[in-house]
Amino acid sequence: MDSVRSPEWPAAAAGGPAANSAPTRYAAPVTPGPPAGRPVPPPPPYRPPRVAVRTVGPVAGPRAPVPVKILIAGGFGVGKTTTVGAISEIAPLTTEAEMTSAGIGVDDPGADSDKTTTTVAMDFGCVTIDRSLKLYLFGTPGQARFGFMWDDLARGALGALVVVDSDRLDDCYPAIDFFERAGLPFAVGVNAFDGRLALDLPSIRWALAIGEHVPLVQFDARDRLSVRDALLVVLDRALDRATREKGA
Ligand SMILES: Nc1nc2c(ncn2[C@@H]2O[C@H](COP(=O)(O)OP(=O)(O)O)[C@@H](O)[C@H]2O)c(=O)[nH]1
Ligand SMILES: [Mg+2]
Repeated sequence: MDSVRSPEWPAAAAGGPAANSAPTRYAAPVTPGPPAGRPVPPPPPYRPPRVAVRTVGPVAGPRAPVPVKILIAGGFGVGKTTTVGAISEIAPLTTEAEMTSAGIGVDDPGADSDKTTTTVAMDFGCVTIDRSLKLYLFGTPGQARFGFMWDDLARGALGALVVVDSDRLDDCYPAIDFFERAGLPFAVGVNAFDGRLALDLPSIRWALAIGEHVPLVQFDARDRLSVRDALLVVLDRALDRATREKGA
């Protein structure tokens, strides 16, 4: 035996070893180049394909309601927190603290009152009156010793509702004095506890010594619609005042 050869393997690649070399087998097909001697022009710059872009113009949607700040003020235990809670469309923010024996003789909520807490900072609620108007209600603490906060709470307010208990008229004097001095339009809402007033409205107006231009209404702090009507009176007063000032 001269040699051992596998029968499948060819003895040599067709075309010889050069035809089976790596450059021959894997190189890209040869394309003819530019004629020798001519400069090669640079490739054209890349341009992204044009895509039609749809532009969206301003859409005329519904306008957001105008925000208006209104204060709910008045003496201690007259129904300010109740007023805000009755009408607010959100769960009202309250800052109630338990009344303690330290307040006996200082904070008098009235003989028949079952009040056990008091507002120590403010009440907050809001109500949308219509598509163009949204009221933000800020209830003040009632006691005159919290008067230092009223300036801050009153900043930016359009008007105020001074809530009055007809049994304890003197409790609302500090609030009325404050708004008269601040020049903020206000209306007086007499909260008819259990649907009755201790005095009629003309007598209350006389006792509070408020001018004819200050609206005086009876309302029920627990009734949503009644509170709404009282707030509309405040808005009316504020609008009236603004119109007058513009005309002057
Ligand atoms: N019967 C009756 N009770 C009321 C009325 N408004 C408020 N109250 C009660 O009077 C107390 C004092 O009310 P509140 O809103 O806390 O007074 P505020 O100190 O002015 O905030 C609470 O116990 C209320 O439930 C009302 O119109 N009728
Ligand atoms: Mg309160």
